[in-house]
Amino acid sequence: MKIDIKKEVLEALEEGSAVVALESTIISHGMPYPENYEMAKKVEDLIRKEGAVPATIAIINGVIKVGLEEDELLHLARSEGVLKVSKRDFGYCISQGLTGATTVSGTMIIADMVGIEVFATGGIGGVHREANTTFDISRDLEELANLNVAVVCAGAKSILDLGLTLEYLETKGVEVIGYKTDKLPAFFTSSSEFDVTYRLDSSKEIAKVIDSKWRVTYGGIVVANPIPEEYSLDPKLISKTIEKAIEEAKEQNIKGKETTPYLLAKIKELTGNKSLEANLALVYNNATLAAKIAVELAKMK
Ligand code: PSU
Ligand code: MN
Repeated sequence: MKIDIKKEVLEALEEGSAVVALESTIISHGMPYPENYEMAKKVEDLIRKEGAVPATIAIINGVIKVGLEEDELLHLARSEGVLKVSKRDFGYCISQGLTGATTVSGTMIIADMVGIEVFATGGIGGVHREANTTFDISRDLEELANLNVAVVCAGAKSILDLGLTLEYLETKGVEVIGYKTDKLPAFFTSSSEFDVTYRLDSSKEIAKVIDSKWRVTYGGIVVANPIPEEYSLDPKLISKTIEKAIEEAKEQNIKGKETTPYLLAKIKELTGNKSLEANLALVYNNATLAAKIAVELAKMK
């Protein structure tokens, strides 16, 4: 399979220096234009500032790309005819020569193929509320179970069932490391009622966990980084909003891969853009921490 790796990413990988993978679904399907385009560029800048190389991953006209040019980011941000690509969509997207934005699961697959160990995103997918009847469990959890990539996120999106998501991760052997927190962050809010597996307070200690785990066994690691307090939304307000959004999704008969983008857009509408501001803030926060962890990991090698 041909993978087009941008020169600076390839060089960093060859010399074992820090690289951070970034997903593209968050660009094409997670946020509106033009905020998504600004976000896509700013996360790359933040990662560079910490001394790591950003590698945004997507499929452009049927070719897997690791590290994108600005015009490619812009195309993904405009999202015209861009597929949402998780594991099951690769074959179709590539063989048809289409453009696809990779989800956490899709991005992890490519990151693992090219040897990128740290990945920054907003929030991972997980077990949806009422999954007992809908069977809607994100593919993200399977890739976390199987691939050696550490995913830095603001916890799981609170549109999900956080308790069931944690149980699922436990079954699959995926630890959730809370960065400076004992409680699982819930994306738009900095905390939840659920405990993380372990709490660590430095990027160096997190890098050591990653390295030690992979000496013994394989699989992903979730690094849960709370949204900065000043951007954290009111838990009561956000939980009401989410319930309303889920109700509307049901009425509209939204299913499968449409669910997450629909809910995110609906929540943005219902909060008058507040959720978008929070989403941007937490993504930036995650990019910086991911880069710090990648730098520490590179030092250890
Ligand atoms: N986090 C965000 N915005 C997003 C997503 C995560 O802040 O849009 C995307 C990720 O790409 C994640 C996907 O993998 O939502 C999960 O979709 P699903 O529930 O269909 O698996
Ligand atoms: Mn799903």
